[in-house]
Amino acid sequence: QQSRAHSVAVLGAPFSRGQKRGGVEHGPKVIRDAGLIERLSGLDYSVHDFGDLNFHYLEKDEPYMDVKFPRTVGAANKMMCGAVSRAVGAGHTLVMLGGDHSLAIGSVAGHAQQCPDLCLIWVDAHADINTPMSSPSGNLHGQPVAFMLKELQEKMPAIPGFSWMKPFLSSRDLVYIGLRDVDPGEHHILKDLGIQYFTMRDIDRLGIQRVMEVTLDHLLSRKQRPIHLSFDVDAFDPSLAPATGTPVNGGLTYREGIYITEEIHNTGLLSVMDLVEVNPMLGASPEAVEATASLAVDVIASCLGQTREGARVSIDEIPSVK
Ligand code: Z70
Ligand code: MN
Ligand code: MN
Ligand code: MN
Repeated sequence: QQSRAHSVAVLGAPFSRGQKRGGVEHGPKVIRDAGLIERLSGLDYSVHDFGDLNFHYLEKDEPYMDVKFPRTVGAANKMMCGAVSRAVGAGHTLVMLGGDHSLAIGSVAGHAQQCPDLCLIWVDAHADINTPMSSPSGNLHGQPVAFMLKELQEKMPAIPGFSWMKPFLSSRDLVYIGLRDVDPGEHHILKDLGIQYFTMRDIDRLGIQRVMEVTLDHLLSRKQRPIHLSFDVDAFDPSLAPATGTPVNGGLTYREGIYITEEIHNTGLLSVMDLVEVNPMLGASPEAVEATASLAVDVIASCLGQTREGARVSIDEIPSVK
């Protein structure tokens, strides 16, 4: 179990060039405005808010094949990689606030620089494992996992902006939870590499308790190692998380989402987490945006030890009558 004195660093990543819809760059602001720092401080962490990274959107960044904004996304991820590596190296548990999911390339890469034996849990409606050749959209937020995997190296062209990185993750060190919108090329890759994944149908069949048991067994049974959690808010049902770019019906319930994060916290091995794809410009109302941001805060707090059982804060005895 992680100790209370542990320090948590929060890093904002206001970035949207991994996909076409504006607004996701305001994710970090609305998640902070929903009270993130206060909630984490209330869990007795020493919280270091590292502020937001300052990304540069290149003026001239022509598509490469079909891939949109390759140099801008590559440079942003190089910056992200350095920032995450430094924070983990300094001993912080890191929370990265997106921004779109292309940023996970740099986040997981930076984490892997410090912790080469990390494992990755990807909670998402989407598999985000298209290669530039299989991608139906050309959007890099649908491709981050393909950049990470050693097994896909031969299928990846040299994309401008990404020469700073090499694939670093084995497909057996990755588990997906929540899938329900997987492209044909992605499905082929999942099957071909034998990746462990749980679709929403699998959650319906097995229940979330069994899904987490198999997930953690798959990743940790041979040895204990650091966990990277990459949580796309669109894993939740759109009724709970409407303010996101690609809502897909039939997503996680609140209770399933929080059970996932409680189980990850209970391993004591969470090292870095991403919370991405909150887009305040896509909520139908201010309430819809607030609900999505507040859900993001609940997910992060739960990852860091907020429990439904209570019994968090140190109270030694029942207060006596004076
Ligand atoms: C599709 C693609 C995606 C998020 C959409 C969609 C990917 N598979 N990811 N929204 N968060 O374009 O590759
Ligand atoms: Mn998604
Ligand atoms: Mn995603
Ligand atoms: Mn704890």
